[in-house]
Amino acid sequence: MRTISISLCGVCIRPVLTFAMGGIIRRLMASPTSTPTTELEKIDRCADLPHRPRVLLGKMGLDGHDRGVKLIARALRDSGIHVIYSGLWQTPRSLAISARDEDADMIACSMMSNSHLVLVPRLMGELKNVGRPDLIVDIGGIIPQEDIKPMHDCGVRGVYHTGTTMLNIVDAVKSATTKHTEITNSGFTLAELSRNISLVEGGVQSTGPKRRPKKVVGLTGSPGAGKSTLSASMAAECVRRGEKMAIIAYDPMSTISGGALLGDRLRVDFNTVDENVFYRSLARVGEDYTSLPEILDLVGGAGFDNVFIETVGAGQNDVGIRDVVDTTVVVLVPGMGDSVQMDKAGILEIADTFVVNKADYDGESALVRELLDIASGRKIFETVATQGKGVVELLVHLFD
Ligand code: B12
Repeated sequence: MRTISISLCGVCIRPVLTFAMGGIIRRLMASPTSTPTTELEKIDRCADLPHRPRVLLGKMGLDGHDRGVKLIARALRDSGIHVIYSGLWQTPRSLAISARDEDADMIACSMMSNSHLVLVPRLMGELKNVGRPDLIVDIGGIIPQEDIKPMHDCGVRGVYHTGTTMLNIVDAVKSATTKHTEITNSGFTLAELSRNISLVEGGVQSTGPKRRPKKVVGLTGSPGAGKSTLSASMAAECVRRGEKMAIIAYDPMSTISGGALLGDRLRVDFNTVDENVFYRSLARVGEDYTSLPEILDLVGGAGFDNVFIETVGAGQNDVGIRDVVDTTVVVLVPGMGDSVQMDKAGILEIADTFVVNKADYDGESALVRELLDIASGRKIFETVATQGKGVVELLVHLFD
């Protein structure tokens, strides 16, 4: 390595520069597979707040730059924040619906494609249209200096540039997190429902209208079995039939930081289903459904008859969902076990219906054969949720 020798006030600082440059060069040459994408230490930075912050990370329009937003998502999660990511290509309306239904404390909008002057004012308008004009919006990305004022003028709270540190962004989310108060007589049922769910999650009894929905279906199975894609596909089918659907989706919460990445709602295309699907993501360590019966009553009280509950992604013994739902669907995929697994007590016992998803994968017919041996008359459906195959039959079986 080249070293530089400079004398400063008679003192040779060559060793210092050699050390410093070594560090810079090591950083520049760091292998993408050996360096972490976020160097923020995993700790709970939110323990002093009235509730766990919930932030919706938004990407509107045709902007495909998602690298920044993914880094931000991990840094926020590792600081104890619950991060909801609704995916690329959102419209101002779909983002507003997501923020309201998730009862986000703040929308963090990443704008890299020079469309902020058009899309951000529309987002502010849509927040009014869906009943949450008070929701805090911060934006970041490529925002020219002269556009900062128009952004503030249309209601944006903070505008962040490309050099913003992750800790600055954590602080922005923390400062948006204030105590939940009830939303009443707003004229917006779903804004009220969403807040009532937050209150119940926080251990406060809600005064919202309550009625048990007609049918509550629990979807469980191993992580990666396709539960989210399956429920999204069935919800879309429901809307095509002119009906509504509610989905409550549980995702894992870190035992170290308390943070969570709630990414399942991106399977639902809210640009198409609009307000006909109510989707709420919740984070959990393990299986804790204490608040779920009251949440279900609130969902029913808001006019939803059909509800899916998606579990975190169960192991053999995660069977608690059965006690809270009307019917339990266990989703399996080919290649995840053998006949001995099938005979083990636990999750297969609680199934009222089996779904073999990813039915286009190798080993599908072997799995169905093994399931038939233990099913004792319980129905087995074969689906390819990503293509909508088998979804209508399953939906009819579950809800008609
Ligand atoms: C990497 C990159 C790409 C990658 C994207 C990969 C990916 N999956 O994201 C690829 C090569 C695919 C790409 C493509 C294009 N790119 Co490009 N790209 C970049 C580049 C070099 C870096 C972006 C990046 O990842 N930065 C690192 C992340 C961590 O930072 P960040 O996203 O800025 O986020 C930080 C802050 O902005 C802030 N922040 C961001 N959002 C938010 C939100 C909130 C609420 C807060 C608090 C903070 C915050 O915090 C983050 C951390 O500090 C920039 C130039 C630059 N230096 O910014 C151009 C740039 C964004 N690209 C640009 C363009 C034009 C394009 C293309 C249109 C090029 C083309 N003709 O095809 C396409 C469009 C692709 C698409 N579908 O949208 C332009 C945009 C110009 C503009 N807006 O006026 C830029 C600025 C380059 C330039 N100088 O011209 N690009």
